[in-house]
Parts: sequence; C-alpha cells; structure tokens
Amino acid sequence: MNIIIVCYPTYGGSGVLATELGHKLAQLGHKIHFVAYKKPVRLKLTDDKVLFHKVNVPFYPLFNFQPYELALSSKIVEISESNPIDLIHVHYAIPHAYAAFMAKEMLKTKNINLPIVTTLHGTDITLVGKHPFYRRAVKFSIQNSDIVTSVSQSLKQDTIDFFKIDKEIEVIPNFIDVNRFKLKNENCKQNNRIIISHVSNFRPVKNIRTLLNILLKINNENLFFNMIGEGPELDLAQDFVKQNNINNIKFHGNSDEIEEILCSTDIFLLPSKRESFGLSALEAMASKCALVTSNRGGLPELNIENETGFLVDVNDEDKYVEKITDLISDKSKLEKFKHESFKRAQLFDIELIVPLYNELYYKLLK
Ligand code: GMT
Repeated sequence: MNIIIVCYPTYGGSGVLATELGHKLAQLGHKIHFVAYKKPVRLKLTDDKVLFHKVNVPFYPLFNFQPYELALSSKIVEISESNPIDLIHVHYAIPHAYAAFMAKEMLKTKNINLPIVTTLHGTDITLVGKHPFYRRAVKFSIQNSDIVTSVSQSLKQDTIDFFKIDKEIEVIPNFIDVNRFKLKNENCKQNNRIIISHVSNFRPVKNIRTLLNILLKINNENLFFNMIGEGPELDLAQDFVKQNNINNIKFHGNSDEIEEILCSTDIFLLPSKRESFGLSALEAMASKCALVTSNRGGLPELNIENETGFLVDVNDEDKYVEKITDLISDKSKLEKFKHESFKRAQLFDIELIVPLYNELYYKLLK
C-alpha cells in the first residue's frame, strides 16, 4: 500500500507514535509518505520506502494566522496526484483530520478516492477539541473520517461523551518496541541512589506544580531526580528547584537518550491532570520502572494499582508522597513492581499492536 501519514513532528507522543508506526509499516512492505511542517524528530529516511514531504507555509503579512490547514490539504492533494495513494492516516485530529477531509473533497473532483483514518490522541479531544471555538469542526472531521481510532478506552468514552457521535471508534493502544528497551536494560548503569524520573512537555496539563511539591516533600540525599522534556512550565520548574535548594536533580531538556535515562530509573512519576494514554509511562514500564501516576484518563489502563505501581487522586500530594515513600522503604515491593511493569509493557509491543492498524487498513480497502 501507499500510505500518507500526517503528524506533529515534535517530541510529543502522537508524533513519536506516528513515526514508529510508519517505520514498522515500511518494514511490512508499505510505502509511507510522512507529511508534517518539519521532519519528525524520530523519522529515519534510510529506508527507501519512507519519504518525507514538508508542508511549507509562506509568511504573508496580511494574515494574523498563517493558514496551515490550507497548505497541508494542498500538499496531500499534490502527493495523491502523483502517487497511487491508498489511504491517509492522520494523527491528532486538529487540524489534520479537517485538512484530510478538504483534500478528500478536492481529490473527488479528480476521481481520486482518499479514505481517511483518524487517530485521536488526547488533548485533540479532551482539551482543545471540545473548546467551543473548535468543537463543531472537530466533530465534523471525526464523523467524516472513514475510520476513527483512539489510543485508550477512556479517550474513546470521552469522545463519545463530548461529541455525542455515533461513529464506531476502534481502540488501538499505543505501543513501544520492547526489544529496543530490553537491550538498553541489559547494559544499564547501576546506581546506589533511588532514581525518580519524569518525562513530559511541561505543559499545565502535566501538573508540574504538584510534581514539584512532591519532589520537595520527598527530597533527601539518597534520591536523584531526572526531569526530561521542555515546555512552558520548565522555567518555573527550574526556578522552584533553585529557590528550594533541590540539588540532586538534572534537567535533560528534550533528550534522545530517554531509554538510557529510564533504564537506570526506579520510579516514574506522572501526576497529569489529563492523560489519554501516557506513552512516556509505557516507555518507563519497558525500562523496568515502578509507576506512581495520577488516576486520570487512560493511566489506569496502563498502570495497574498495587501491581505495576500506584494510582493517586490527581492533586493529593500527600498520597503521592506516601506511595513513593512506601516504595523507597520497601525494596522488595519496588523490585516486584519494576518486574511487573516490564511484564505488562510486553502487552503493548510493536509486534502485537502495529498488525492491528494493518488489519484495519485492509478492512477499509476491502
Ligand atoms: O495532548 C498532548 O499532550 C499531546 C499529545 C502528543 O502529541 O504527545 O499527547 C497525547 O498523545 C499521546 C500519544 O498518544 C498520549 O500518550 C498522551 O497521553 C496524550 N496526552 C494527553 O492526553 C495529555
């Protein structure tokens, strides 16, 4: 098949997931045309079945907002005119599903059919998508996709509840390449301190203030903290750490060494206000970390209470502290959770999940 994949090119989970999916689909024999405003961070173009098409949006001073959707739909049409495209798979509904619909309509006038698969990732529904300024267009784009998938049961339910749509939504969870993590785990540096890590885009939805208060409460010289990622509340976090003399901490920024950092981590902390899935938590599980997360969104589908870690009410700082302290003081529990985490991560292995997308494509084209 010839497949167009549209995604965000940044370090966010939806872009990472879309990129890994495209690589694997190419290995399965499909030709993948990635479309984004810049090359996705994890995209490798060494496979000649993987191509990248950049969407250029020329600056014009009349526009307060440059029309990205227009350029994107034009690019999709351009690619479909010169390649025998079988389907388009868009990741994150806004504005990708909308642009795909426009491209489909334009292509109809040239007698080209372009089936649309839309994967909902999270805030495209729970935060941005349901905003009154966007929701009609988002609902329309979902209704008019040929197939809609969601990365968790919780996100599927949120979509049905917010948009009152009657469209079938297939749940296909996010995935990781367990083997890649296994290799890193085997060659991982040992540490004599307990390492607690957090990975996110430091947006308010990640509950950074609560995270910092937890770190302050548990802080002692036997612990080390890793903060990975960049975003709007990173400055605030770095400031907080300075003000409160938390010295046993490292901010890694957007890192290409997540697997190395996670493999030496004991506890992964993710107190998100919303989290449709939590791809970073899955990466932590594959790296044998115990999880202490909020109980929001899809996190309970990943983190099993008292088995792979603990689930805590989103802002209950004392409970997070209690659970982390419990794990630090009970080494056998910590080891058991780490082991169970890795075991559970294998259910989300790339080899098991990507075939579900592949089957869906064939079903769509039947
Ligand atoms: O909405 C975001 O935070 C961005 C988005 C992304 O592009 O990374 O994250 C969402 O999609 C990820 C991949 O499916 C999920 O693992 C994240 O849980 C989800 N984020 C939220 O729901 C907050």
